[in-house]
Order: sequence, then structure tokens, then C-alpha cells
Amino acid sequence: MQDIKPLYDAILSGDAKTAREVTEKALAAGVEPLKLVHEAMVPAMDEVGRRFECNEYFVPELLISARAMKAALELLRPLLAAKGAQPVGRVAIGTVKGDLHDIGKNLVTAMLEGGGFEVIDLGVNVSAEQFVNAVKERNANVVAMSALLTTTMPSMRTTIQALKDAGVRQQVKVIIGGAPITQRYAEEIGADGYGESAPAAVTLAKKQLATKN
Ligand code: B1M
Repeated sequence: MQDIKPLYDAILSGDAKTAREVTEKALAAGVEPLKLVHEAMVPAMDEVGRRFECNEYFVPELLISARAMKAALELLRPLLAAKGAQPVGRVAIGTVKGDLHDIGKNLVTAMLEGGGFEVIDLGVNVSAEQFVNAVKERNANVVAMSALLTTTMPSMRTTIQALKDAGVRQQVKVIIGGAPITQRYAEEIGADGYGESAPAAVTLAKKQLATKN
């Protein structure tokens, strides 16, 4: 019986090389990819999130754990797709127009992937039109926007209006986050929710989809 705890430990300690090696060994030994995701990777990222929430981990630890998780996930993604595993949801994520900060957005992306979401990463400086297209053409059911500048926050409102104008607002959940964003701002612009951190974004996206279904 292949022990998968080393994968959990490697992600928790942010050791991408070991995470990859352990995953390769487990797959070679016939361990199911979904078992690795549900019993090692997701619990490890949950624990990273818990440690972050109670100030035991800080941004650098989040980043290296997310990188280790992604290293393992890269090996599993084609196998999961081949097995027809249903993603929890499909998220179109981006840093809004005019804003080039992507560290937080990348962290949210990695955490969403670890949480079982299919993520369409639109990158930085993403226009309202690009978000609308991701919903219309790629069937995203969550739009996730990140902003780090007070001057780019209004792009979130513009995007929500563009989703309404395109007639697709009702078919998506809109979640927002980033250092200057607040719950109050989310309510003011008509977003469905605000995530304070990357782990919170995953919980929020799952909660929002549960209320939709
Ligand atoms: Co910029 N920058 N920056 N910067 N930068 C800030 C944001 C700033 C607060 C610094 C400061 O003055 N103290 C300030 C903004 C002030 C304001 O708007 N009021 C600022 C400025 C002014 C600028 C420039 C205008 C500087 C200039 O050129 N004069 C310029 C703008 C460029 C542009 O975007 N158009 C600029 C440029 C840059 C760099 C390119 C040098 C670099 C970005 C590199 C990169 O991202 N690839 C940079 C950096 C690194 C920062 C700081 C220092 C750090 C940001 C960061 O990565 N934090 C930042 C100061 C600070 O925040 N202390 C600053 C770590 C990251 C993990 O946190 O992104 O908050 P964060 O993400 C968190 C949460 O917010 C949340 O989860 C993450 C993890 O928990 N989250 C979400 C984020 N998105 C989410 C989405 C969700 C849910 C949660 O749901 C969808």
C-alpha cells in the first residue's frame, strides 16, 4: 500500500520537488489520482488555509505551498480529465483592467484548482468584455475578479454591468477580492460575495454555487 502522507507533508512544507516525486511514485504504484487529490492535496491546502487564517503561515508559505500543490496537480490534471472527473465548477478569473498585480490572483487560482474547480485564468489587465466572453464562450459559472489598486476597483462594477448588458448576469456568480476590496464594496456593486483571502475565495465559490443549484 502506497503511503500518500508524504505528498500531504510536501505540500504543507512547500516542497515542490518532493511533491512531484511522491506523486509520480504514487501514480506508478497505481494509486487513483482522485485519491491523491481528496486525501492528500485538498486536505493539505485546507491546512495551509487554516494556518494562514490563524497567522501561523504568511504569504510566502501560502505561495510555496500553492506552488508545490500545482507541481503535483500538473501531473494529475490530464489523468483527471481522462477519467471524466466532474469539476466542482468553472471559474473565469482575472485581475481587472488597468491592474497588473497577479500574485494574489495566482494564489487564488491555485487554491481554486486544489479545491476541484476548473479555472480559466484570463491573466491581468482583463477587460469587462473578456470576462463576458469567458462566460458566453467557455461556460464559466463563476466570475472571479481581483484588484489591488483603488483606481482599478471600479472595473469590477463595469464588468458586472457588462455581464448584465450581455444578458448573462443571472447564470454566473460573481466573487471579488484583493487588498482594497471589502464586503461593503461587494454589496455596493452587486457582486455575490467577497473573499478576504485565497482560501476564503474557495469556500465562497463553493458556497455560492451551492446556493445556485
Ligand atoms: Co503595487 N501597489 N503598484 N506593485 N504593490 C500596491 C497594491 C500598493 C498598496 C503599494 C503601496 O503604495 N503601499 C499601491 C496601491 C495603492 C492604492 O491603490 N491605493 C500600489 C501601487 C501604487 C502600484 C503602482 C501604481 C506603482 C507605480 O508604478 N507607481 C503600480 C501599478 C501597476 C499596475 O497594476 N497598473 C504597481 C506595481 C507593482 C509591481 C509590478 C511592482 C508589483 C506587482 C507584481 C505582481 O503582482 N506580479 C507590486 C507589488 C508587489 C505590490 C505590493 C507591495 C504587494 C502586492 C502583493 O502581491 N501582495 C502592494 C502592497 C501591499 O499589498 N502590501 C502594492 C501579496 C498578495 C498575495 O496579496 O494580492 O492582496 P493580495 O492577495 C491576497 C488577498 O487580497 C486575496 O487573496 C490573496 C491571498 O490571501 N485576494 C483575493 C486577491 N485577489 C482575490 C480575489 C478573490 C478573493 C481573494 O476573489 C475573486
